[in-house]
Amino acid sequence: MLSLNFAEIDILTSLRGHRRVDHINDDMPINRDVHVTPPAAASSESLPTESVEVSVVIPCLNEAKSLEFCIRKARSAFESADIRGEVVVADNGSTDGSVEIATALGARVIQVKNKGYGAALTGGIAAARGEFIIMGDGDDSYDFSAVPEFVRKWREGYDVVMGNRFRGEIKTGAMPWSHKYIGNPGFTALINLFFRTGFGDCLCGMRGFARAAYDRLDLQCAGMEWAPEFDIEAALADLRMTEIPIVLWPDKRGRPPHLRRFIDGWLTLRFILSKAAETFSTRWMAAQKPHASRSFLPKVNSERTDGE
Ligand SMILES: Nc1nc2c(ncn2[C@@H]2O[C@H](COP(=O)(O)OP(=O)(O)OP(=O)(O)O)[C@@H](O)[C@H]2O)c(=O)[nH]1
Ligand SMILES: [Mg+2]
Repeated sequence: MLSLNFAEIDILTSLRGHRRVDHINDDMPINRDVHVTPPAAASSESLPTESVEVSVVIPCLNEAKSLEFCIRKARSAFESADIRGEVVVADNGSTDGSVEIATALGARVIQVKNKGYGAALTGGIAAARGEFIIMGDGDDSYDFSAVPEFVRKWREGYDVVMGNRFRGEIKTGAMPWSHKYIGNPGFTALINLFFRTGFGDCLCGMRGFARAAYDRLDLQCAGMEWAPEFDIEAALADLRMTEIPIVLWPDKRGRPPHLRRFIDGWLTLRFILSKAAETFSTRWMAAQKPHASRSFLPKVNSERTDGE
């Protein structure tokens, strides 16, 4: 189980102005209200905590080639749509300068010690201050210019706004054929078979959700299974959910993704099946209870036979 305990704050000097890194580790209690010094550069990150409306959370492990594009797109989306927003980079131990880039651009950098995609997201979301959170990869495959569309749906009253790459567009070279025709549609069908999420792209890495709704889900997965866990728990919690078409672009990393096709595929399959087994066996047991108690209780003989 992922234990997410927060927070120790370091204010370090960086190449330009202040470099602020929030550390999340195992041994400290969660404190989301901790106040940190804003970066020297005037930015939306200098908003007081109570006035942050939207947080963009970017899980990051060595994304120096692409992170700048992601942060800039998110920030200009905030400006163009007049959204009071912040960018939170949940760093998972990058050693390629991602942290310096994020800090120089005025993002809040959260150092998440627990490894894995889900762990990075959980840490970043815990530290995010917005009422609405939009997450997306740091490889520039998701376009944060779409932030206002997610926010619009949230303002219409939805708890979860899922991106759908299949209803939008998958640019040439953005997704391997095995993911496009087998992995993503297959996992989406499997999740919907058991849990009827209503999503057409269950493993999409760009999604928005209300903080209050997210807090009800109590997600535990530290790896790539975080995404299906989110879908399943959101469906079980009966959240108000919708999806919007989005575009997937080829990433800008120039190296293989962190995703391990077969291992992560297997872990995802195992997670969905075990979650289905757990959910349906619990329901079955609950449905059997009244009968069970009737059939297994010792028969009570109203006529006393012991002669007393
Ligand atoms: N897989 C993985 N991703 C991490 C981790 N820590 C942070 N990340 C970030 O999580 C995001 C998702 O990782 P990707 O490698 O893009 O995985 P993916 O999007 O499923 O795979 P592609 O579609 O092939 O890019 C990226 O921004 C990573 O930098 C980690 O430990 N594992
Ligand atoms: Mg990616």
